[in-house]
Amino acid sequence: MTYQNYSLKQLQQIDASHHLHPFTDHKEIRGSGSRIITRADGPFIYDSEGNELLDGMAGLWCVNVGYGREELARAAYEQMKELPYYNSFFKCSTPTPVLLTKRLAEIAPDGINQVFFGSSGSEANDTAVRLVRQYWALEGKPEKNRIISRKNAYHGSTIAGTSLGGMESMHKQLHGAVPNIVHVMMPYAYELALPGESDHDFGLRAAKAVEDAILEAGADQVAAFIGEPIMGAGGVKIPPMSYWPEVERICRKYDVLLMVDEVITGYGRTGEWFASQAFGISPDTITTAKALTSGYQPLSALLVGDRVANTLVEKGGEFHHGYTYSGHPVACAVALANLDIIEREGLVERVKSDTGPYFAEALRERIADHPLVGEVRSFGLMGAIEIVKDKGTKERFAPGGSAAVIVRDHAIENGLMMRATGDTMILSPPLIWTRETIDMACERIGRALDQALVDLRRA
Ligand code: PXG
Repeated sequence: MTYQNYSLKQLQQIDASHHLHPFTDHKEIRGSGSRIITRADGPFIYDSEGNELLDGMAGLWCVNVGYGREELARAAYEQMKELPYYNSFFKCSTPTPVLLTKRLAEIAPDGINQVFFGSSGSEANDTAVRLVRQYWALEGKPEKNRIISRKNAYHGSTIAGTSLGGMESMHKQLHGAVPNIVHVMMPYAYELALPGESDHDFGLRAAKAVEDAILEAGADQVAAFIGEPIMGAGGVKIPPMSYWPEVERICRKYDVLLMVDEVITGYGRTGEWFASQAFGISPDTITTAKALTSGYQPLSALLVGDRVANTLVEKGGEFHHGYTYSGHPVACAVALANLDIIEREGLVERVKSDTGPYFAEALRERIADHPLVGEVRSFGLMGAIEIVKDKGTKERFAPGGSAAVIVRDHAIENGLMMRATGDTMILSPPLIWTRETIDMACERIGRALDQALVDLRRA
């Protein structure tokens, strides 16, 4: 490949001169240079200096079947040869998105049978917002258009995605949010539970915040509630099991639609095809992307429940919305092949009955007692480690998450790619990880924590 004619230094210089990266301090990266990943295989990624890293983040929460899958490359190649692109507008279709909608309807929770395609999670959430507001307008209630979300939520980076999300740093740079979106507390017991409050009771209290927001606005003003079943970018925040069924009950009571964002949790990560199934809820819309193709192609699918879809179909006329790449034939071919792999290798079941429980136990038994660790938690194959100065009081090191960055840098030195968000360390590995891979990761995390402890005590 042509990049091999360039040295690492040259690639870094060109990167610094021309490439505006997502979520990056550009001045900083121009000083230090970016880490350039050049190839990957199975659970490993390799950088331009030849370092091998176990990829604890599955790319960016997406490469669920791991790297180097010829079958996916072949699916893309064959589809490109046959038909690289045709649109899904103007009464046209191509075969692969058609087959993918059927496949998705089969694995989706009951009552969800329609699919709208885009290329990213952000796009799918834009579609979802337009769709639920249009739904209420078609039902004769155009004023029922408010959407309730949560603080610290992540729903993408477009203007609608940022507005739905609850990240303060992103809102500060928004300069005009989409109107009528409000944010309530997140269900994060480690920081927000009251002294002595049980997990169960905390979950109900966090759900009550949704009810309070509905009552404050008036139910006739509220279109929908949206949430990630487990908050991902916000720090793998796993709600108590009492939370989601109670949120669903409240939504039904006030006739508010339930939208879940499964861009991270979809396609097996939690040990079910969808986390909605793990939490026992039946949403009206489910946003999915990422692992739908294991990141081998950009593709999102908004799964739309019968109630919303039927109104759109029966009363809607033309829905003036869509993207050039809605139903892209190559991306959909790769998605079909990817779902084949997940199914054939039994990856969803393996997470549920083998690697998920083993991962939880490994974190609990080998990581939780470390002096830097305030809490470990996991669900399926997504996990978090809270870095604290004092385990008892939960006191953090300096604000801004600098301690977790030190742990992360040591993890990378020890051959494990993981993410730090605030003072939370995150793992979201490919679903092909085995018990042995989990052992390897825990050993590397242990070493990174020990080295970080030395640094932090010295500081
Ligand atoms: N919803 C959720 C729940 C997500 O996690 C999106 C929507 C947006 O998807 P696109 O494809 O538009 O990026 C996401 C994306 C991080 C990080 O720092 C997480 C995401 C994206 C970038 C960084 O963990 N998730």
